[in-house]
Amino acid sequence: MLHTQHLTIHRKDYTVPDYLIETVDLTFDLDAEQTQVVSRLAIRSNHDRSGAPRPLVLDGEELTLVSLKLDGVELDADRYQVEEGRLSIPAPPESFQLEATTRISPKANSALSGLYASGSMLCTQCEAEGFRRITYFIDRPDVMAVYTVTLKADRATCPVLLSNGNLTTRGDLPDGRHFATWHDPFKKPSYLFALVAGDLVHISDRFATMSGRQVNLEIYVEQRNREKCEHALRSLERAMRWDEEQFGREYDLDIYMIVAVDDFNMGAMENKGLNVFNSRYVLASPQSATDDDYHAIEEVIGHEYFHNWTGNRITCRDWFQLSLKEGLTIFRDQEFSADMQSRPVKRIADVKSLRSAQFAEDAGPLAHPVRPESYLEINNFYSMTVYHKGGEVIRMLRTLLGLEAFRAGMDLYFERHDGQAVRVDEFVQAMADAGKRDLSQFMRWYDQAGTPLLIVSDDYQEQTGIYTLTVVQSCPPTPGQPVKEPFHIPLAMGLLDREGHELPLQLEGEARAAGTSRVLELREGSQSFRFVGIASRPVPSLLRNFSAPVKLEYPYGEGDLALLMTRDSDPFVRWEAGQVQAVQLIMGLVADIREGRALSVKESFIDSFGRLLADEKQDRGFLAEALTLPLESYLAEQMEVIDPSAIHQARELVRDTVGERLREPLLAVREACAPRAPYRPDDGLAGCRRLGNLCLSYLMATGSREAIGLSMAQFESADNMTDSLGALSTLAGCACPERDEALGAFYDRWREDRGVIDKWFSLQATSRLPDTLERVMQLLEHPDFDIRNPNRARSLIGAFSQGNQVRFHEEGGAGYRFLADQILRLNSINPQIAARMLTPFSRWRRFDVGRQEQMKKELARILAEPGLARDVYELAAKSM
Ligand code: 7ML
Ligand code: ZN
Repeated sequence: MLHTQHLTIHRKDYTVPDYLIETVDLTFDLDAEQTQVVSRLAIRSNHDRSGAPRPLVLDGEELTLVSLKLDGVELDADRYQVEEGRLSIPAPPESFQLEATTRISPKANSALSGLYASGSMLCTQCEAEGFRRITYFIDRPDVMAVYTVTLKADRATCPVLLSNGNLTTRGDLPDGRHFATWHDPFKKPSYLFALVAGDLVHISDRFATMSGRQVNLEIYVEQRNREKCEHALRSLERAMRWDEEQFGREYDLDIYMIVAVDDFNMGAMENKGLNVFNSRYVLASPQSATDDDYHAIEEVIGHEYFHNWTGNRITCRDWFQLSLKEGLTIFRDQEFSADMQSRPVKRIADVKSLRSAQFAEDAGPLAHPVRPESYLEINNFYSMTVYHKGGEVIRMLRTLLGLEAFRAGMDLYFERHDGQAVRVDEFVQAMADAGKRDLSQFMRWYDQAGTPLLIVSDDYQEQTGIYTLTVVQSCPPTPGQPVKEPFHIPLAMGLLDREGHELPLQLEGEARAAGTSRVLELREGSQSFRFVGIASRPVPSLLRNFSAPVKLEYPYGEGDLALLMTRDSDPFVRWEAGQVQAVQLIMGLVADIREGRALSVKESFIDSFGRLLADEKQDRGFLAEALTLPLESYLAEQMEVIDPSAIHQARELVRDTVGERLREPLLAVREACAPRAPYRPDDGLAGCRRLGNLCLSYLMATGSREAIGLSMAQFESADNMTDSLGALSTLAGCACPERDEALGAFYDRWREDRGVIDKWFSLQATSRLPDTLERVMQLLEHPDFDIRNPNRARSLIGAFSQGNQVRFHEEGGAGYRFLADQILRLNSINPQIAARMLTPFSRWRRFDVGRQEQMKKELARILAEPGLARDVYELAAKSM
């Protein structure tokens, strides 16, 4: 049972707000130590006034109230109440102006929610409930208002003053201060409010929208980062064009600003006209950013831009609907990235992250539906499930409806709900109406947690030429949901004959075949599909393009997998067939290790690996994905009781064997991938670099002097961060003298660059060498370690506990004690970050009894902490 001091919020308890706020007029007297906020709100009642007036309840946290006026008259102390968390006025008029003056302290705000200081600048983060830490307000997304904001600050230290919308006036004030007034003509919820003040420079460009309007694009950074914004600006332009071309959506203000901030809890924030970004998703230079960094920047820039329509123009009625904007916007940014880069490689990367993180969430005590039923702290629901499973749900709708009807559904959604705060239901209804389909069963994807399992079997009758596929679906129980109803699942598939030809797919009763790839719709617990005209027993190609976020079992033989891997038309299925082979091999070795049997890697695996490696026709990026072994975390998911050290040992044995046995082809492919010209991030060779670095990592798995020499040579000669880090990460995992030499040189070269030093911390935290925890503890004392900076905390503590399964779960529980200590430190500094660090502890049930006890002990120690933040309390209590 959850503690009563924390109040659970239930979706079913939603009621419309008692009062609405039409206009908001804010004046900030900015100062890092103490900022004064004057708020003038035009408020009117939103309920029937024939009975008694209802109290006006405003949210407010960590505020010092200086004065409160109603229609210009100071309110006597007996006309209102201030408690922790709110201010109430028992009987206000039907329509009135409320003026509240409050004081806040940005510098003391280490939670980085509300108004806070980052370096020398002041900035805000309001989603989900940070606005109440700035001023008293009805802080919920269905209260939408027009904002006018005046910022006053010292001209010398804060020459730049930004807020949402358009700049209306600016000028000087006495005492070296100045002001700027911004007006945002679009009604918005409070979570989209933002301000930034500081000594910033910007780069800019003009963008002509599809209707010919000119928009000013501006990216603001600290002076020293001026040269690192180009890629972000070009990414923004690409995103704007893409949304026009793919969805017919045009930008709506005359100015679009992005500010990069070093201290930021999340990736970025879509505040109307004024995005605030974690600087890691803005700043890039060819020397200091990897290919992955470049891609991530493009994706996050796209994500925040796409929110302008999916989130801002149409927002969420309440926070249970979070996936309405986040699932949809994730889907949009994934499609944008797929169009900008390699579609198959992008899809594979997305599936990998879904499977290793979201499937694990769905299988544990923190499992929740895409649309949760209840929460204590909404910040804890910015989860893989709400975001990424939510994105898969949108993708399934597109698969079920087809491209055209899906686009029509999007248009209908925008047409019906522009300017509103709505529910997931409204979105799905627009899709149902546009596609003329009944999606009531489909809604279960929003309401039922857990990853469905599809068990597929088949039967072939030679005499009749009928091939029958039978699919049985089930879904395991999750907290509060012991029994599940069947889902409506699109299962994309094809059939291959023994030569690998794709067969025409004609179901019994159909007049003709409908292509060689089709979508079967599952709606029942068990369903059979009878294909006619099949001349010989086929191999089924299932879940093409990962058409649904499910687990699928089919008894593939080795020959079947080899056929799919080399011949299937669907790149995801080709990749998956290789992964299934690797999983089978590694899990076989895990069993051998646990039972003390002799270990050897099957010849057939090395052969097929070698054949793939030699396939020059394959796209380099795709090939790199196909030759990458499943993550240790994904392998862990395949085990009843996770044995982290056996998984690591088995996977390393395969890597070592590949490196040993395929030394020559690995060297040759790496050589063929070697740079021929100076690095450019957009040279189209990211896949090549990835493959080259993968080859190096296999060679380094053997620990040979030859490989170490190659790594050092690459480290010393690389002209780009991808190759530098590719080499350094292999050295960080190598028990050789070159390890410290290279790490030291890297630090000296990059000590002034925060983003790169984050990588330097992570690399050491994810080293699989046995002394890693010891090193991580030493790094806590490093002068550059700062637990108050979220990126830095994640780069060391997060990287070790979430990216180094074998060392974190090392016998003895030292990793667990370390993590709990850091969570307790973070609890009083930044509860959101503290809560996110709890994830590994939520998985305790999956381990052996010894580890279970140790993890539970740490959870109990966390729960016993006096003054535990609600964020941390909720996850720790639910994990127990
Ligand atoms: C996801 C975000 C948040 C939290 C950004 C904060 C956001 C809420 C915000 C994908 C790409 C970039 C960022 C995020 C992310 C967790 C993840 N509204 O825009 O969703
Ligand atoms: Zn988002």
